[in-house]
Parts: sequence; structure tokens; C-alpha cells
Amino acid sequence: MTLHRVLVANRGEIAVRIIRACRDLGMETVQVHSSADENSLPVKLADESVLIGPPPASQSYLLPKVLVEAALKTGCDAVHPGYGFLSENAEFAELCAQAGLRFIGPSAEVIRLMGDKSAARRAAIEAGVPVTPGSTDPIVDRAEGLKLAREIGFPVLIKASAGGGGRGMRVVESEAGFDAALDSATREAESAFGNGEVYIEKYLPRVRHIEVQIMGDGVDIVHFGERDCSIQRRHQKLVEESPSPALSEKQRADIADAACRLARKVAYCGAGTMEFILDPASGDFYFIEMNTRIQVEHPVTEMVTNSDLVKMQLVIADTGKLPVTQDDVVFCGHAIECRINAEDPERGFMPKPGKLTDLILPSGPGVRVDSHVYQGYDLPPYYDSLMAKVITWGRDREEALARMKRALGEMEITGVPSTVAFHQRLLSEPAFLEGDVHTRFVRESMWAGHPMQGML
Ligand code: MV4
Repeated sequence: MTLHRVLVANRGEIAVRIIRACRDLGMETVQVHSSADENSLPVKLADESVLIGPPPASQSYLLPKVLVEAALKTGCDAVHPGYGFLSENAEFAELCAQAGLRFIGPSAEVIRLMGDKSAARRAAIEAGVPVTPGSTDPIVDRAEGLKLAREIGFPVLIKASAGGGGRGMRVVESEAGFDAALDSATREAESAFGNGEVYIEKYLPRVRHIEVQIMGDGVDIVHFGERDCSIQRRHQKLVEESPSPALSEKQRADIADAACRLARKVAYCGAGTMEFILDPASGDFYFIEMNTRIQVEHPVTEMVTNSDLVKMQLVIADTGKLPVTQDDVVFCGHAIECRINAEDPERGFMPKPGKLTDLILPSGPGVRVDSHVYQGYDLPPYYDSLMAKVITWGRDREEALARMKRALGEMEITGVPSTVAFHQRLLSEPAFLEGDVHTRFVRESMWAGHPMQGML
């Protein structure tokens, strides 16, 4: 081990997850926290903690200089950014490197390249990876944009180059709405990302969202199969599973191979996810974007590959080498994750933080819970509403589903609303049980006619 002490530059369940991986490797941890997170579980679990600022993330978890200072002051030699916050911020990765700190992730250059979604598309094309029909370069003016949209054929989707995760996207049904959509997408991208660049793709409705987990060391690339994340609302995933019930073995091998080709093309280092959309009607898949971080839903992959991806991130950062080859990755069974948020599904999934007066979390055969909450914990209102991830494993999908039903039935959360009842409803939907869903399923099939449907 050349790395000894890791700054956990995040909060919540992923901070707990990182601390656990560090401890398994004999690495010490320093947990940063805002004044709202003083009583948080990761602060209790870490070897040391540092107060970095007031509750708003913009004054604490999102300040690169403050985090680097905290790492240097506490003798850290590495920084784990988790997901969200600064995890895909190239300047932060650069600042860490300049300060002599190992950033647990790819280089600033690769973060920057893949963070430019239009450039990532070009890299995919060069790697021979299918992308949705559309522009390879940013749109320079309306006339050219409209001409291209006509060529592609409506409906089209206008996407922000600096976007991702659905931010700054506009579906355009026909020529009439094109100019207004282009203007509003450009303005939204400008104000949200400081970069108004947009590009156009053919819009494919009713797709499945499939993503491939890869790990690399800049030379070798290994994949850990795919996750199906089609059950979501407003680009917030609710359920993820692996393997995808929608793929044949041939498609599964093809999509993993495509992901590895693109990762190799950019000499990827660390944990990454290649996102694809799958058109279930034709069986065709298309690369849409890459995430250069560990993801919320990584546990389903860990369960079906019997691996520890966060530990592997640390080992790669420490040694510069992937500790496994593709042959070491053995797939076994099926895993499903349900995200338990402090939100009220009956009120458009409105977040409602508060004190967890009573709490019973599930366990037993095939059940894993990744969480930072405990009985009596007061969920702060400043951050995302994720309370726990319930992950079940089974020898097949049926067994994983049965265990999920059992696990959700054991849960008791009082003091805040939760998405448990939503998941229980989902688990009785015949289409979901058949594995026959798409990214509009929650809106179209579960909330049809509901007064809150507009919120979905
Ligand atoms: C698409 C698409 C359909 N056609 N691109 C949404 C977030 C961003 N990662 C890209 N997204 C999509 N891109 C084309 N050409 C549909 C989506 C999409 C989606 C993708 C993944 C997961 C959930 C989604 C929900 C709605 C739309």
C-alpha cells in the first residue's frame, strides 16, 4: 500500500460505503462534513472528521479548494469523490493532483472529454460504437439546426453538450416547435452549465436504459456486465437490476464489448459506466453518455459478480493496475436494487426530510442494505433524499424479486414518508414482473389518471 489515508469528499450512504472499503484495505479515513452533518453516520465511522462549512453544498461539499485544504491539513494522500458533488469535476481532479493528492477516478483530461457529451459521441463513433442518429458536432445556428433535424427526422432531441443525466434536454415533436426549443435549450444550458452548446439526436421513445460497468487502468479494461435502469421518473432512477431481463446473450456480449471498446479508446482508468438506450422493438442499442464515477446502483453489479468495486477503485488508485482480468469476473444470479427515499410518491415524490423516529431495516438471506440512516437520525433538508438502498440477490430473477418483497415487507420507517409503498406496488405490476418495462413506464402505466401525474 502506498496510500494510507483517504479523504471522503462526500456524504450519506456513499461516504459510509467508501469508509467500509478503506477499512477493509487497512486505509485510514477522514470524513468531511457540513455543519448539518455533524451527527451523520460517516462522521461517526471515520477515523477523523473535518468541518468544511455551512449546510448548503455550494458552501461546503462543492468547494474544491476547501476540500483539498482539508485533505492536506489532515495528512491524507488520496481523495474519494463518491458520486454527485465534485465527482465529475475536472478542475477538482486537477487541483487534487497539483496538491500531490491521488484523485480516486480518471484523469482530469478524461473527465473533461467524457463530460463533453458531444465529444463523447465522437469518441464512440471513432471506437465503432453505435450512437443514436444525429449530429457529430455542436449546432452553430438555427438554420443549420433545422436542416439537420429535417434530415434526422422528427421527433428529435436537443441535448446540451455540457449536460448529462437529462438536464438541458428538449424533445421536439415537429418543425413548428424547433426554434423555440433550440432557444430554450441553449439558454438553459448557458445558465446551468455556463456553456450553451447543444447537439441534436433522433428521439427514440419507449427505450430501455441499459448501462455497462467497466473498470480500467489506462491499459486494460474489464467489464462487469450491465444494469437495467429503466424504472425511473424525471431522470431519477428508482429501481436497478442486473442482468437486464431485456437482453439476449448475444446482445449482452455485444453491448459489453462496445463499452470496452470505447473505454479502451479513451485509455480509461478507474470505475466508469457507459450508458446506452436499447430499442426493444429492433434490439438495437446506442451509446448516449459516459459517467466517470462510481454510481449509486453499483451494488447490484457487486452482488452478481461477487466483487467490491469501491475497493477496486482504491486498489487501482494505489497500484495503477487492475487487480482482475476479464476471466476473473464470474457472473452469478440476479440482483435488484430499490432506492428508499424520504419522499411522498402520492405527492409527486416530494422530498420531506425529518426525524426517523422509528426505523427497522431488512436483512436475512440475499438481502443487503447500504444506508447512512439510523433510528433517531434527523435527515437534513439540504441534500438528496436517499435514505437507503435495499439490494436483493437470488439465483434467478424470481428469487431476487421474492426476496425484495420480503425485505420491503420487513421495513418500518416512521417520521418521514418513504418510497417503500411505491416499490411494493411496482412489485405487483405484471409488466415489471415480466421484465417488460421502458423509461416512461412509471408515468404511463403506474400513474395514469392520478392527480399528481403531471409531476412524473
Ligand atoms: C435519449 C432518449 C431517447 N432518444 N436519446 C436521458 C438522460 C440522458 N442520459 C439521455 N437520456 C435519453 N436520451 C435519444 N436519442 C431517451 C433518454 C431518456 C432516458 C435515458 C436513460 C434513462 C432514462 C431516460 C428517461 C427519459 C429519456
